Amino acid sequence: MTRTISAQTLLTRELLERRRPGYSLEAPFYLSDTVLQADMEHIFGKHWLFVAVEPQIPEPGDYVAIEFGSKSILIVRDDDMGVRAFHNVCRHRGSRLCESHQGQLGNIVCPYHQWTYDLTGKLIHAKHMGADFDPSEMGLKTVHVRTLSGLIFICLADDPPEDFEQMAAEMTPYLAPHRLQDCKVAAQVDIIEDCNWKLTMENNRECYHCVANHPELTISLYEFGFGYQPSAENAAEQQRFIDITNAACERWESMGLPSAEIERLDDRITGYRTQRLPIDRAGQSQTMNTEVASKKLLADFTDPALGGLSFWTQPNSWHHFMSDHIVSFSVLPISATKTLVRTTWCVHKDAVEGVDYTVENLTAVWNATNAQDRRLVEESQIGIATGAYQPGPYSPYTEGLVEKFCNWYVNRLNAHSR
Ligand code: 3BY
Ligand code: FES
Ligand code: FE
Repeated sequence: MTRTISAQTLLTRELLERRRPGYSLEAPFYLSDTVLQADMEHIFGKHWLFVAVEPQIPEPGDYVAIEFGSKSILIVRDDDMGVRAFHNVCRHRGSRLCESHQGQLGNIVCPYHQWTYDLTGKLIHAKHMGADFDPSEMGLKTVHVRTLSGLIFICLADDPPEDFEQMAAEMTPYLAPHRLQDCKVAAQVDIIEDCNWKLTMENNRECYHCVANHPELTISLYEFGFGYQPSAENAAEQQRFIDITNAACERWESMGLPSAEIERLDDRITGYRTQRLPIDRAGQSQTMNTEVASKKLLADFTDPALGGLSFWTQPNSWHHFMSDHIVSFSVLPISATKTLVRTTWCVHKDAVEGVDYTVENLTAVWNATNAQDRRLVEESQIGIATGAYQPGPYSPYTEGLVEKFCNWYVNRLNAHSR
């Protein structure tokens, strides 16, 4: 029997085979609709995606609708306080069920002919369907969902990668002490970037660009605080940063806060990295003056100087957990050249706006940084689209994690598009 190979498979295979390690990806990876289809099918269709935080759906009936590519997924808090995920598509004639991005539901009622589903996805009401109609076969299509210390991940595959559990086991001791489940969302901002999603992710994996472009972020972020490999050129400054980090980690570990780096970026299906990094100056939080943005600290913390516990996941998120707030970023492709970056700031659920914190102060650093990053990735997209772009070499000292992101991406596409 002859097996037909799709144009998608041919193009992506050819590009993957030509990939030159240590160099940025070829232009079609950022421009082509065919590659985007492969990304949607093999990357976003088969891996664990970070999509929301539990404080977005604190009560039974709360939901968020997550839209990316052509997908629409409902994340729902059920009556037993569990988190469920469904395709936002009616089993009758396919209408989208919820049009709003978030809200509150008793049951899920389709706006078209009012088929009604309960919060477990079971069809409980459909009139005029006759005696032969079996509602038990018409429940909503479920999507795999897992929570990790308040972070909500979904996987669209029938058989999701099992190594999520290994990540959860390793990450829970790092994340759980900040008690994201006991937080509330203080602010959420969506940005649509005119670029391919991989440019957004690659930009996040390096700080080569930080000193020249992020005046607000670099108030709190040490210059050598992110993914630097030792280089002779900066040996003294790097050593100073390592000494500061080691001393801080020893203090945090003695408080029961795991802090050592874990890196599983390109050798796992569910790739991730974590590290608790010191914060410069007052050492407390990613704010304009590096002091806490919320006076009501998270969990039972009494010490505001806990650094920033960063957690980066493949393919689509990063997070910074501090003593007073948690900021999470979810990256979702809309098309080959449009990407949603959703930033969510959480504070203790009892923190009072205007008394313990202001949204302006809480969001100032990352709103400014996101705007700067948006310009950087959009300019990259424009340059790449001119036709003059050819893959350039990554810095071995500052772009090692970009290379690892690309290695993971290429390996995962290779694993699935054969
Ligand atoms: O937020 C991050 O994960 C990092 C910090 C520096 C580069 N990137 C923005
Ligand atoms: Fe939903 Fe008809 S399409 S009830
Ligand atoms: Fe940046």
